Amino acid sequence: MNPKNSLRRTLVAATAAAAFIAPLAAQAQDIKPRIIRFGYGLVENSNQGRAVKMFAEAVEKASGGKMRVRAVGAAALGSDVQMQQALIGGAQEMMVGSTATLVGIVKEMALWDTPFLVGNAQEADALLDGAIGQRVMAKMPEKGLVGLVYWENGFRNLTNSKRPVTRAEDLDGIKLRVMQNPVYLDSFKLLGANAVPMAFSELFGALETKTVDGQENPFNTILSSKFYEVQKYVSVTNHVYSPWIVMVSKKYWDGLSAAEQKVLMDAARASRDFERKDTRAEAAKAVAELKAKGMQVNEVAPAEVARMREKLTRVNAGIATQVGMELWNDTRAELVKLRGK
Ligand code: TK8
Repeated sequence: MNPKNSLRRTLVAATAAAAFIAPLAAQAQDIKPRIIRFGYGLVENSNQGRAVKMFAEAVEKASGGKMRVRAVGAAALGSDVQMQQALIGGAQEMMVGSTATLVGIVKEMALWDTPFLVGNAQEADALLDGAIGQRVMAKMPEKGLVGLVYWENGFRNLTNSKRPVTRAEDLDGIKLRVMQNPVYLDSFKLLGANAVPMAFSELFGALETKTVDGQENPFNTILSSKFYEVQKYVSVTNHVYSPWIVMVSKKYWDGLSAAEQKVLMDAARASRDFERKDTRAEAAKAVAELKAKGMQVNEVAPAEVARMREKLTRVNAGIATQVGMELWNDTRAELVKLRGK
């Protein structure tokens, strides 16, 4: 036989086989559920854990079981920063974490680090869900991440094991853990604390061993992470509104069909509404619970909050430069509009 002919015959056979196998492979993939590893930093019994669970159930239901969310809490898949890298590399599909820990990758996220930016939850929702929040999120895909929705972490308050903080001067000499974020670091240095950046996953241990004296987080987290076991004092400062952001690996997202992407987006929106309601209900009861757990809670007088706020305006210029003057000014204008309503 002519060797050329035989080669051709082999090729024809191979092509026919491939054409036959390809649809079968596609079918097999349809049947096998897509497993989505969804990591988060807090414990299962927290506002974050409850909302991830709700999201998982919504995805499973809407996809008829074809998409399954494997929720992994307590930073078992890594700290915020480690998980962000896993998403970018495609080793993990989804996560929720603080926008503040994302600033090293998406610099515009620093907008949400602005001290005292919003005055209440309604302003936060309007800003985050509106055009400004979307503009910030639109910066993520070029970095390998897709942002779906913002959840509420909440207004942050100070805790420590040394003394009641009723004014900035009381922070003098207090070793305070802050998130791995330059604005937070600068802010608490400006207020006079000895600020130390650290991953949340290491925080409880550091408080317990007195490697640090204090930290700042919303009431919900102070409760769910049992910081009351290792911290005596809470000062109600509400110094910044801190969002969480639910995100997907872009590598993973791009491999999904439009219908699958819609399942995730719809479930994310539902989880956002659920999470904010749940978080606010919990926060409203938190002070009483923290007191019952033995913490000493002190309000900070409005005049002292105003002094802190005044000192912290020094970080604003840096944030404006980092996020871009246009976004900064548009955010200010949007807030003026919201407040006029
Ligand atoms: C959880 C963190 C946490 C944040 C912090 O992974 O680090 O203090 O408030 O919610 O994202």
